[in-house]
Amino acid sequence: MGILNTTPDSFSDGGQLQRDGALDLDSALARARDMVAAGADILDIGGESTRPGAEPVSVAEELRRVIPLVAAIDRELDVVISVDTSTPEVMHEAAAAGAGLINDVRALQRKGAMEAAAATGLPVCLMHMRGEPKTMQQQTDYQSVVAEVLDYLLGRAGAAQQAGISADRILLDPGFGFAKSLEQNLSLVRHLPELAKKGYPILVGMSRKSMLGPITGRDVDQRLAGSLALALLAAQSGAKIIRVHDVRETVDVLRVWSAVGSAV
Ligand code: 9MG
Repeated sequence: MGILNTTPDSFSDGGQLQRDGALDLDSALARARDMVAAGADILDIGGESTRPGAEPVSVAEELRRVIPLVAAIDRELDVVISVDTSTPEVMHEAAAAGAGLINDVRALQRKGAMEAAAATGLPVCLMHMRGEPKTMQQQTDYQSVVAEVLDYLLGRAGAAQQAGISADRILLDPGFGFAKSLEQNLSLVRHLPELAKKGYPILVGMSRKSMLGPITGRDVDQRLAGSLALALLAAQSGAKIIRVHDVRETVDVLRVWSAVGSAV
């Protein structure tokens, strides 16, 4: 899954697809083409930054950033379009414009989101987070992060099924970097195989994230090797979708891993 942020303020690639304060559709489409050519099966389009400390965005602005790009990619490229949103109106409009997956870091907890997602008939990715991006890093007091994340995700999967989203349309994500310390993130990496055995496909996003900073001593634009190491670990642990900035390099790593695996 390649990351396509239309935001001015995302932590790694914010502002890269903006011109004069608005989405530059040509640049965004060019980036989408590159990612698909590099081997991405899914593109994740987001119009609201979820980095720690990020400010919320209005519904109108999120729609303006996301929907024209979803429609343009749907017209031109053969790829699954994921929409990274918690906003019911965006879910609805994105589905109509051609989206094939809803990726919600708030696990459909925003008012009206569960109903809106169910009405689209699309698969949903439910991610673990506490609170809101602006303040989430003040909420890292877990008794057992692995047990609590598991509990939360299975609870949200149950709620989604109650709302009419069938189990085969639910993916789970432990939410690396969302209300978690470095040690808690690492613990979740170690326990990914447990989560992967709960019967739902697992999506993970660790690309360039701050957990790699203290481990490698690298700034955000120098974390490719660390991100690839985590992508491989996640795949070996059973993750089915890896959300990344660097599609070409990640696809190479996964192809090598897959070739070795199938030779055994
Ligand atoms: C939008 N977004 C940012 N980080 C993410 C992650 O780790 N997982 C998912 N599903 N979405 C994310």
